[in-house]
Amino acid sequence: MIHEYAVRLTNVNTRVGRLSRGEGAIVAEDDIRFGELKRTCLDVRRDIVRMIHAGGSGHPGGSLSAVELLVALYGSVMRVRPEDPDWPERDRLIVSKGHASSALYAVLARSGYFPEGDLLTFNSPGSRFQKHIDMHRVPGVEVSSGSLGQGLSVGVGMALADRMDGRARRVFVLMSDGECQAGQTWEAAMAASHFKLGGLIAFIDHNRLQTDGAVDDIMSIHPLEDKWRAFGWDVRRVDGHDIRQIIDAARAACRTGSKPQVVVADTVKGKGISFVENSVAWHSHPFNDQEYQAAMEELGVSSLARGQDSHVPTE
Ligand SMILES: Cc1ncc(C[n+]2csc(CCOP(=O)(O)OP(=O)(O)O)c2C)c(N)n1
Ligand SMILES: [Mg+2]
Repeated sequence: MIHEYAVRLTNVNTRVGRLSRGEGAIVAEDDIRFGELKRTCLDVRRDIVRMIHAGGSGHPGGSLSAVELLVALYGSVMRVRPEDPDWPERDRLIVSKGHASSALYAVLARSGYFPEGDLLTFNSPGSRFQKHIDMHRVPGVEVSSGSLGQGLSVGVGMALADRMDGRARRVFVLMSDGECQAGQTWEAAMAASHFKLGGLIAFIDHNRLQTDGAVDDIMSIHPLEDKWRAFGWDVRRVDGHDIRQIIDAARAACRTGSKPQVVVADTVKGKGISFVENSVAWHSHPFNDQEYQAAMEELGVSSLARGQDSHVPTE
């Protein structure tokens, strides 16, 4: 199932590999097609720019920083069935940083949950694809989010419920570094280790920026790894734009027993577009027509393709 799913995500026909779920192995080595996942990341970045341009509003910075994390999780780690979003045995991902909605919608669309063409309704009145994510309207979304600092608590509740129900599925949480300033995050972290929630795996999009400036300047969260360890978590650190590192860390996190797992992913806010990268101003910012053109060119979409592209949202 995972293999089928990864194939759909990357829009290619590939050979059928062997799926191994023993001892936390998620998918056979030769099924992990890093090049294809990287191309999917590029497609997703284009989708994000299109959506925010079309919708006239959105959060480019924190959406672009999370692309590899989302593509790696949906493409090669999580057990899900896009054609059956409510499959009871599925793994769940809580996107706690709900303003990264455009990235999540694009990855869900490219995974087969809904047509990619629908994405261009982003932020329109009546569209299900609003700037913050709605679990009641978007297939594949597990938890509505946008109010920061709550996702890890929801993850703790889900993992406890799974234990009570005797289910072996995993709960993933995608958080921001800014959320590590929230007291609720640390209450949840303490509860997770107290209740030995080994199936709870958090990823922190460590892009070092928040709305008003650098996380370090607003309120430092360091030493971040030591803090999580002190709260009883296993900690891994990866380059959050390196698909292989992300998948390796996720696999290792899935193999452990009773300790909750966190992966600190070093990322660049706005990754992939030079004038958006590392820019506080582009945390929440629309693309005007000129910026849209410049961004798409940096993402390898030519003027001709771009003209067609406004009607055909896939490459
Ligand atoms: C509880 C709450 N307070 C304030 C906001 C407004 N807000 C939106 S994004 C953001 C912070 C963005 O920085 P970070 O959390 O690090 O996210 P990322 O850098 O990944 O975009 C804030 C404060 C919010 N969404 N929720
Ligand atoms: Mg941040």
